Amino acid sequence: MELFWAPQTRSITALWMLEEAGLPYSRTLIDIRSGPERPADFLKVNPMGKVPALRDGEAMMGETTAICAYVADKARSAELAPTLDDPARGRYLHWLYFRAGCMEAAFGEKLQGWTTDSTAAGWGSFDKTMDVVESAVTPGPWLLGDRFSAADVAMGSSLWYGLYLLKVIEGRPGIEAYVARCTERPAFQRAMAINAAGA
Ligand SMILES: N[C@@H](CCC(=O)N[C@@H](CS)C(=O)NCC(=O)O)C(=O)O
Repeated sequence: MELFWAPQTRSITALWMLEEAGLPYSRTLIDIRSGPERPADFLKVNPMGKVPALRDGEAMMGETTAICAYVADKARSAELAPTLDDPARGRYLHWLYFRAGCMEAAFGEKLQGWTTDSTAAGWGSFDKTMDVVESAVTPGPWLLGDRFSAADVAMGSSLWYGLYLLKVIEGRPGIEAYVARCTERPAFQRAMAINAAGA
């Protein structure tokens, strides 16, 4: 697998996921900060020109949560995804999609001061999204109880940068405790070391 990435971006999620999976992969740095030009080879993998993106032979994807789901299914022995016939697969998919469908928009609302109609907005509101997430992570240790999964990589990394990079999450001790559990994982720490070296 080849990961196209850039430091201090959503690539942290993909790096963490690949480090949890333990499968071999290579990394290709994409310079997203010096201008709009992107290598043609990379644009074939993600026509949006955004990172992270992953190529595995003929398989190509450019959405962070798709990378999490793909890698978890590929690394079966790492047990990062409930199997298709496991009822836990429902909640697992729920939280994977929640990152893309609710967290991203909730952060946008908070950072950019959007005024929204909470019935029409898919994420309700920033506060509603955070209330729901805090309830989900507070029993712990993970979103699926005792079982760590790719959904924790997707949600945990999003909450990490909501707390410490974007600084939009405040006064949420349950979320802070969950993120602390995430950051204790050796794979998270390896991903952060790669991120720091790339920066
Ligand atoms: N929907 C994408 C968003 C990816 C994204 O916005 N990546 C940013 C970095 S965090 C990027 O590549 N920005 C550079 C650009 O837009 O040119 C995902 O969730 O993976």
